[in-house]
Amino acid sequence: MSEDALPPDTKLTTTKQRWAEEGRFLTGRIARPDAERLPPGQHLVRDWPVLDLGLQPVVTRESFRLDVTGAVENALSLDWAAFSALPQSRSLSDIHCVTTWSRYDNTWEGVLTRDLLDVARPAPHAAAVMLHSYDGYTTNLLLADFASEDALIAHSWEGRPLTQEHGAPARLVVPHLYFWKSAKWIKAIEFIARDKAGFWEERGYHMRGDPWGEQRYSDD
Ligand SMILES: Nc1nc2c(c(=O)[nH]1)N[C@H]1C(S)=C(S)[C@@H](COP(=O)(O)O)O[C@H]1N2
Ligand SMILES: [Mo]
Repeated sequence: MSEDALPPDTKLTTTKQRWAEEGRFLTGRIARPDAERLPPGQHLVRDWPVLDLGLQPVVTRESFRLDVTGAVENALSLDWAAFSALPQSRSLSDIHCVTTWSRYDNTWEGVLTRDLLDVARPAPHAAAVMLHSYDGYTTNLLLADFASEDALIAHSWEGRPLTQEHGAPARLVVPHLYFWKSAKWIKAIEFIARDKAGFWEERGYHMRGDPWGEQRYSDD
Protein backbone atom coordinates (compact mmCIF):
# COMPACT_ATOMS: atom_id res chain seq x y z
CA MET A 1 0.00 0.00 0.00
CA SER A 2 1.07 3.59 -0.41
CA GLU A 3 3.10 5.07 2.43
CA ASP A 4 1.56 7.82 4.49
CA ALA A 5 3.61 10.88 5.31
CA LEU A 6 5.06 10.37 8.78
CA PRO A 7 4.05 12.84 11.45
CA PRO A 8 6.70 15.34 12.55
CA ASP A 9 8.90 14.68 15.57
CA THR A 10 7.21 15.96 18.69
CA LYS A 11 8.76 16.42 22.12
CA LEU A 12 7.21 13.16 23.33
CA THR A 13 8.44 11.30 20.27
CA THR A 14 12.00 12.50 20.79
CA THR A 15 11.85 11.77 24.53
CA LYS A 16 10.55 8.26 24.02
CA GLN A 17 13.24 7.61 21.43
CA ARG A 18 15.86 8.73 23.97
CA TRP A 19 14.41 6.38 26.63
CA ALA A 20 14.96 3.49 24.23
CA GLU A 21 18.56 4.55 23.72
CA GLU A 22 19.14 4.79 27.47
CA GLY A 23 17.18 1.68 28.47
CA ARG A 24 14.95 3.71 30.83
CA PHE A 25 12.54 1.89 33.19
CA LEU A 26 14.21 -1.52 32.86
CA THR A 27 14.20 -3.38 36.19
CA GLY A 28 15.92 -6.56 35.04
CA ARG A 29 13.24 -8.59 36.82
CA ILE A 30 11.31 -11.48 35.33
CA ALA A 31 7.61 -12.00 35.92
CA ARG A 32 4.90 -14.25 34.61
CA PRO A 33 1.29 -13.23 34.03
CA ASP A 34 -0.07 -16.17 36.04
CA ALA A 35 2.08 -15.34 39.06
CA GLU A 36 1.95 -11.55 38.93
CA ARG A 37 -0.72 -9.41 37.37
CA LEU A 38 1.33 -6.21 37.28
CA PRO A 39 4.37 -6.62 35.01
CA PRO A 40 7.81 -5.50 36.29
CA GLY A 41 8.44 -1.76 36.31
CA GLN A 42 4.75 -0.88 35.89
CA HIS A 43 2.46 1.13 38.19
CA LEU A 44 -1.34 1.18 38.27
CA VAL A 45 -3.43 4.11 37.11
CA ARG A 46 -7.19 4.58 37.36
CA ASP A 47 -7.69 7.11 34.61
CA TRP A 48 -6.87 6.35 30.99
CA PRO A 49 -3.95 8.41 29.63
CA VAL A 50 -3.84 9.44 25.98
CA LEU A 51 -0.62 8.71 24.09
CA ASP A 52 0.07 9.20 20.42
CA LEU A 53 2.22 11.16 18.02
CA GLY A 54 0.24 14.33 18.67
CA LEU A 55 -1.91 14.07 15.57
CA GLN A 56 -5.40 12.80 16.26
CA PRO A 57 -7.04 12.20 12.89
CA VAL A 58 -10.78 12.67 12.60
CA VAL A 59 -12.15 9.43 11.19
CA THR A 60 -15.92 9.14 11.08
CA ARG A 61 -17.86 5.92 10.70
CA GLU A 62 -18.89 7.25 7.28
CA SER A 63 -15.33 7.81 6.07
CA PHE A 64 -13.91 4.69 7.79
CA ARG A 65 -12.38 1.93 5.68
CA LEU A 66 -10.44 -1.03 6.99
CA ASP A 67 -8.35 -2.75 4.35
CA VAL A 68 -6.96 -6.24 4.84
CA THR A 69 -4.15 -6.67 2.35
CA GLY A 70 -1.02 -8.64 1.50
CA ALA A 71 -0.58 -12.36 2.08
CA VAL A 72 -4.25 -13.33 2.47
CA GLU A 73 -6.51 -15.46 0.30
CA ASN A 74 -9.40 -13.07 0.69
CA ALA A 75 -8.36 -9.40 0.71
CA LEU A 76 -10.98 -7.11 2.25
CA SER A 77 -11.93 -3.47 2.14
CA LEU A 78 -14.52 -3.06 4.87
CA ASP A 79 -16.70 -0.01 5.29
CA TRP A 80 -18.41 0.54 8.64
CA ALA A 81 -21.45 -1.56 7.73
CA ALA A 82 -19.30 -4.49 6.61
CA PHE A 83 -17.08 -4.22 9.69
CA SER A 84 -20.17 -4.13 11.94
CA ALA A 85 -21.60 -7.18 10.18
CA LEU A 86 -18.65 -9.33 11.36
CA PRO A 87 -19.22 -11.32 14.58
CA GLN A 88 -19.10 -9.00 17.59
CA SER A 89 -17.44 -9.97 20.87
CA ARG A 90 -16.67 -8.53 24.28
CA SER A 91 -13.40 -9.02 26.14
CA LEU A 92 -11.98 -7.88 29.46
CA SER A 93 -8.27 -7.13 29.74
CA ASP A 94 -5.50 -5.03 31.26
CA ILE A 95 -3.48 -2.31 29.51
CA HIS A 96 0.30 -2.07 29.96
CA CYS A 97 1.99 0.96 28.40
CA VAL A 98 5.77 1.00 27.97
CA THR A 99 5.84 4.45 29.64
CA THR A 100 5.11 2.39 32.84
CA TRP A 101 1.38 2.85 33.47
CA SER A 102 -1.02 -0.07 33.57
CA ARG A 103 -4.80 -0.03 33.77
CA TYR A 104 -6.77 -3.08 34.89
CA ASP A 105 -10.13 -4.40 33.74
CA ASN A 106 -10.96 -2.67 30.49
CA THR A 107 -14.08 -3.94 28.75
CA TRP A 108 -13.74 -3.85 24.98
CA GLU A 109 -16.22 -4.64 22.27
CA GLY A 110 -15.43 -5.29 18.65
CA VAL A 111 -14.30 -7.94 16.21
CA LEU A 112 -11.90 -10.61 17.49
CA THR A 113 -8.83 -10.85 15.29
CA ARG A 114 -9.58 -14.60 15.08
CA ASP A 115 -12.93 -13.85 13.49
CA LEU A 116 -11.28 -11.51 11.00
CA LEU A 117 -8.67 -14.20 10.22
CA ASP A 118 -11.46 -16.68 9.50
CA VAL A 119 -12.74 -14.38 6.77
CA ALA A 120 -9.40 -13.11 5.38
CA ARG A 121 -7.59 -16.48 5.54
CA PRO A 122 -3.85 -15.69 5.75
CA ALA A 123 -1.68 -17.42 3.18
CA PRO A 124 0.62 -20.20 4.46
CA HIS A 125 3.66 -17.92 4.14
CA ALA A 126 2.13 -15.06 6.18
CA ALA A 127 4.26 -14.69 9.32
CA ALA A 128 3.47 -11.21 10.61
CA VAL A 129 1.18 -8.24 10.20
CA MET A 130 1.89 -4.55 9.77
CA LEU A 131 -0.83 -2.28 11.12
CA HIS A 132 -1.33 1.05 9.36
CA SER A 133 -3.25 3.90 10.97
CA TYR A 134 -4.90 7.09 9.76
CA ASP A 135 -2.26 9.25 11.50
CA GLY A 136 0.58 7.57 9.58
CA TYR A 137 1.50 5.33 12.55
CA THR A 138 2.57 1.75 11.92
CA THR A 139 3.34 -1.15 14.23
CA ASN A 140 4.22 -4.80 13.60
CA LEU A 141 3.04 -8.02 15.22
CA LEU A 142 3.87 -11.67 14.70
CA LEU A 143 0.85 -13.49 13.32
CA ALA A 144 0.60 -15.60 16.50
CA ASP A 145 0.43 -12.44 18.64
CA PHE A 146 -2.11 -10.80 16.35
CA ALA A 147 -4.20 -13.98 16.55
CA SER A 148 -4.13 -14.27 20.35
CA GLU A 149 -7.54 -15.15 21.74
CA ASP A 150 -8.18 -11.84 23.50
CA ALA A 151 -6.97 -9.56 20.67
CA LEU A 152 -9.67 -7.57 18.93
CA ILE A 153 -10.42 -4.62 16.71
CA ALA A 154 -12.36 -2.59 19.23
CA HIS A 155 -14.96 0.08 18.59
CA SER A 156 -16.18 0.44 22.19
CA TRP A 157 -14.68 0.72 25.65
CA GLU A 158 -16.73 0.32 28.84
CA GLY A 159 -19.92 0.07 26.81
CA ARG A 160 -19.43 3.31 24.89
CA PRO A 161 -17.99 4.09 21.46
CA LEU A 162 -14.27 4.94 21.57
CA THR A 163 -13.56 8.64 21.80
CA GLN A 164 -11.56 10.24 19.01
CA GLU A 165 -8.43 10.59 21.17
CA HIS A 166 -8.49 6.87 21.98
CA GLY A 167 -8.70 5.83 18.34
CA ALA A 168 -12.28 6.10 17.09
CA PRO A 169 -13.91 4.60 15.23
CA ALA A 170 -11.80 1.45 15.65
CA ARG A 171 -8.45 0.46 17.10
CA LEU A 172 -6.56 -2.72 17.71
CA VAL A 173 -6.25 -4.09 21.26
CA VAL A 174 -3.58 -6.73 21.91
CA PRO A 175 -3.64 -6.99 25.71
CA HIS A 176 -0.67 -9.32 26.23
CA LEU A 177 1.80 -6.88 24.62
CA TYR A 178 2.77 -3.28 25.46
CA PHE A 179 0.06 -0.88 24.35
CA TRP A 180 2.09 0.73 21.54
CA LYS A 181 1.22 -2.43 19.56
CA SER A 182 -2.46 -1.53 19.87
CA ALA A 183 -2.84 0.77 16.87
CA LYS A 184 -5.46 3.50 17.19
CA TRP A 185 -7.45 4.77 14.15
CA ILE A 186 -6.78 1.52 12.33
CA LYS A 187 -6.77 1.81 8.55
CA ALA A 188 -5.14 -1.31 7.18
CA ILE A 189 -3.86 -4.69 8.29
CA GLU A 190 -1.15 -5.89 5.96
CA PHE A 191 -0.09 -9.54 6.12
CA ILE A 192 3.60 -10.01 5.42
CA ALA A 193 5.95 -12.94 4.98
CA ARG A 194 8.66 -11.53 7.27
CA ASP A 195 8.34 -9.45 10.42
CA LYS A 196 9.57 -5.90 9.97
CA ALA A 197 9.77 -2.82 12.18
CA GLY A 198 6.96 -0.27 12.52
CA PHE A 199 7.18 3.32 13.81
CA TRP A 200 8.43 2.75 17.38
CA GLU A 201 10.24 -0.48 16.52
CA GLU A 202 12.38 1.52 14.08
CA ARG A 203 13.12 3.96 16.90
CA GLY A 204 14.62 1.54 19.42
CA TYR A 205 11.53 -0.24 20.74
CA HIS A 206 11.31 -4.01 20.89
CA MET A 207 10.02 -5.98 17.91
CA ARG A 208 7.66 -8.01 20.14
CA GLY A 209 7.05 -5.99 23.33
CA ASP A 210 6.07 -8.57 25.97
CA PRO A 211 5.53 -6.67 29.27
CA TRP A 212 6.28 -9.72 31.48
CA GLY A 213 9.60 -10.22 29.72
CA GLU A 214 10.14 -6.45 29.94
CA GLN A 215 10.71 -6.32 26.22
CA ARG A 216 10.73 -2.54 26.15
CA TYR A 217 13.66 -1.86 23.84
CA SER A 218 15.48 -3.67 21.09
CA ASP A 219 18.67 -5.44 22.11
CA ASP A 220 20.91 -3.81 19.54
N1 LIG B 1 -2.42 5.29 15.37
C1 LIG B 1 -1.73 5.32 16.51
N2 LIG B 1 -1.87 4.31 17.37
C2 LIG B 1 -1.18 4.30 18.53
C3 LIG B 1 -0.27 5.33 18.84
C4 LIG B 1 -0.12 6.38 17.89
O1 LIG B 1 0.65 7.33 18.08
N3 LIG B 1 -0.88 6.34 16.74
N4 LIG B 1 0.43 5.29 20.02
C5 LIG B 1 0.56 3.99 20.69
C6 LIG B 1 1.01 4.12 22.05
S1 LIG B 1 2.65 4.45 22.30
C7 LIG B 1 0.18 3.88 23.11
S2 LIG B 1 0.75 3.80 24.70
C8 LIG B 1 -1.27 3.68 22.92
C9 LIG B 1 -2.04 4.71 23.71
O2 LIG B 1 -3.42 4.54 23.53
P1 LIG B 1 -4.39 5.50 24.32
O3 LIG B 1 -4.07 6.91 23.92
O4 LIG B 1 -5.77 5.08 23.96
O5 LIG B 1 -4.09 5.28 25.79
O6 LIG B 1 -1.66 3.80 21.57
C10 LIG B 1 -0.76 3.21 20.67
N5 LIG B 1 -1.37 3.26 19.37
MO1 LIG C 1 3.04 3.96 24.61
